Amino acid sequence: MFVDRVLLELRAGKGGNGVVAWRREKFIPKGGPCGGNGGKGGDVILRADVQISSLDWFRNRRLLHAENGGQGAGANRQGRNGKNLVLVVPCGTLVKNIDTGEILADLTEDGQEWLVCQGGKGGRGNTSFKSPTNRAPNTCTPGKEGELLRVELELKLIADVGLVGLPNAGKSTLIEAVSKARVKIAPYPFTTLHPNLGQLQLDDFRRILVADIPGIIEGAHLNRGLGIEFLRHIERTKLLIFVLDASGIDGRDPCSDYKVLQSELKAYNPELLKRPFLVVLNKVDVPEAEDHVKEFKKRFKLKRGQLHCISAALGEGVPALVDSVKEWTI
Ligand SMILES: Nc1nc2c(ncn2[C@@H]2O[C@H](COP(=O)(O)OP(=O)(O)OP(=O)(O)O)[C@@H](O)[C@H]2O)c(=O)[nH]1
Ligand SMILES: [Mg+2]
Repeated sequence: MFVDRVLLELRAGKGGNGVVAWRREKFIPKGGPCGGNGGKGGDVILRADVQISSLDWFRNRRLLHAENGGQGAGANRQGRNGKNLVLVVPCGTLVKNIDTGEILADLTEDGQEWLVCQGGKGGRGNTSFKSPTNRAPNTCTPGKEGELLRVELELKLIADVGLVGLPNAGKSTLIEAVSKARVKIAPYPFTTLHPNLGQLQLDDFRRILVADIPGIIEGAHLNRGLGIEFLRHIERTKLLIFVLDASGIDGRDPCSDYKVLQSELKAYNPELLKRPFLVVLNKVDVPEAEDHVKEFKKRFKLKRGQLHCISAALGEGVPALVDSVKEWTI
């Protein structure tokens, strides 16, 4: 199960109470106040980590809270501070306040932290009320409540390139051909059920992250197939690659597939269509592909270098595609 949206109630720790206590020792009459302050409640902190790839951990968790501060004690002992609760989330997690709809944070960098709920301050013990005019204060205060916040965490993968296509077009095969990602590939639709990330390593130690998302079909915006919710994972990419099956094996043709993808993307977010894109006609190793390729070239006039005819399975045309990807993402 791949979880990319969760609703949580986060609560910071309550501050510990201050106490009233008196110093009582042999030979020290009227020892004075010695009640310590309460400790601070723990904070709730979100931290982005590249090692984490989904919000799965939060799936069956609704309420999470940090530790409360300890109560103060006699002999001026301060209560223990509550431990912070550090929640680790994948890079690309958006934090939204459910009640106001406000976006609080966007954790994109590895190690980036965000303090969501501040722990309550500890109460004051009676020692802290001591003054020249009141040398024996008999008061203390309770600790403050920790902050409580209802948040939505939404993961939008951070990739440079997003692959979009109908089921079986060969998206997963392509991500395997260009990166070291090992993903599930099979000759039936909807093999990929959740987004995969692949890394394209360049000679100069840079890398390009490629996202493979589940196939999209006509009517996906009406929730057909797996829907278009997954498109959120390509929303932040610099470049889109439309992967089309040129072989017509599944009784489709790349021209109409291309139209379907464009209208589904538009239904999700019209901005996506303004993004730079490449078109890949895949499976050209199959003889039937030739006619489809010709037809496609006639109908859609794309810029030079924007259309690639490849065979992801055989690796044919893949290096040229990688070169184009480099050009477009740098
Ligand atoms: N002949 C041929 N078959 C290919 C090529 N690329 C992929 N295939 C086959 O097409 C089928 C689907 O490939 P996948 O990579 O799983 O397709 P997908 O687009 O990821 O599909 P979903 O995950 O279901 O959306 C598999 O049986 C692949 O072996 C190719 O270049 N030539
Ligand atoms: Mg797939």
